[in-house]
Amino acid sequence: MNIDNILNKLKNKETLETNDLKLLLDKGAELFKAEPNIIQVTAPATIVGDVHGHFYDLLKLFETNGEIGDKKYIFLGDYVNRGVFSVLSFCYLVSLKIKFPDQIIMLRGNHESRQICEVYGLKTEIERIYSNTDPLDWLIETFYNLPLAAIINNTILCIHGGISDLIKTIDDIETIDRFQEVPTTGKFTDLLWSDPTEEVEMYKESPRGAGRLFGKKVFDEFLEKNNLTLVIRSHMYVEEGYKYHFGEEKCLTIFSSPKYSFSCNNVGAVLNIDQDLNRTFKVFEGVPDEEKDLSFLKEVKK
Ligand SMILES: [Mn+2]
Repeated sequence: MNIDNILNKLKNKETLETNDLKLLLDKGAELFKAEPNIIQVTAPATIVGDVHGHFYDLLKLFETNGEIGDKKYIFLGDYVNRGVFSVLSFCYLVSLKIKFPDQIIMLRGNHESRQICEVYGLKTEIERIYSNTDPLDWLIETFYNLPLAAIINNTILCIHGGISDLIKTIDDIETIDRFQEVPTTGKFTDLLWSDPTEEVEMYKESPRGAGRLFGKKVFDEFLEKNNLTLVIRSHMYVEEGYKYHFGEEKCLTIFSSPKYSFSCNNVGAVLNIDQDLNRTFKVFEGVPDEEKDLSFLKEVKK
C-alpha cells in the first residue's frame, strides 16, 4: 500500500478498492490500538470538532489553517454520519495518521459506534458505494480502537462530550475499556455523550437519552481536582463554530461542520493553541454545494 497514492486518490474523491480500504483501516486500527486512552500532547496544536462527513470542508480547513505535517492536529471525534462523505473523511484522516502518526490525534466520538452508524448515514453510504456491507464492519472495527482523550501541556483536556458523576478524575477516563461498542450507560457513554448546561449547578438527565448534563459547580470542581485550566469538547451544534460555557473561558465547544445538514447557516471553527498556550480561533465558511459532486444524491431521488 502506497500511502501517498491513497491520499491523492482520496483528495480527488475517488472510491478506494476494497483491498486498499481493508489494508488502510487495518493499519489505522493497529496505530490507534497502540495508543493509550489519554494522549499527552505538547503545544502548539490545532483542535477540530465534529467533521460529520463534510469532506470538502475538511480539505478547505487544511488549506486555510495549515496542512498536517506542518502542524499538529487533534480531532475530537464524530468523523462520520449526517454529511454524505463519511467514508472519504474518515479514510483521509486515517491515511494522514499513517503518514504522520505523531502529527494527528483522532479521538472517538459517540458517532464512532455501530448502533449510531446503522441509523445516521454511514451504512447507507457504504451500501451506495460498495456492493456489500463488509466495509462497514471494517470501519467499525477501526472505530473501536480510537483513543478517548488528549491532554495538552498537562493543563488542557480534549474530549468529545463531557464529564459526569462517574467521571470525576482523569484516572476515571484512563480506566475505561474502550475497545468495544459504546455502551448505553456508564462512564464511557457519559464521556462521549454529555453536554454542559446552565440550567443546573450539578447534574441533570440529558434530553439526548444518553450521557448527562453537567453544571458549572461540578465542572469547576473537576478542573480544580485535576489541575486543568480548560476543557475542549465538541458534540454540540454551534452556529458560530465555537462557544464558551458558564460565563468563563474554561469550558469550550468547537464545531467544525459548516452548513451542517445542508440546511443550517452555521460556520465551522477550529482552535489554534500556540506554544505559550495562547488561543486563536479560525472560523471558516462551508464549501458551496455547487462546488461539490453531489450527483449521486439526484440519482437517489429519481
Ligand atoms: Mn457527538
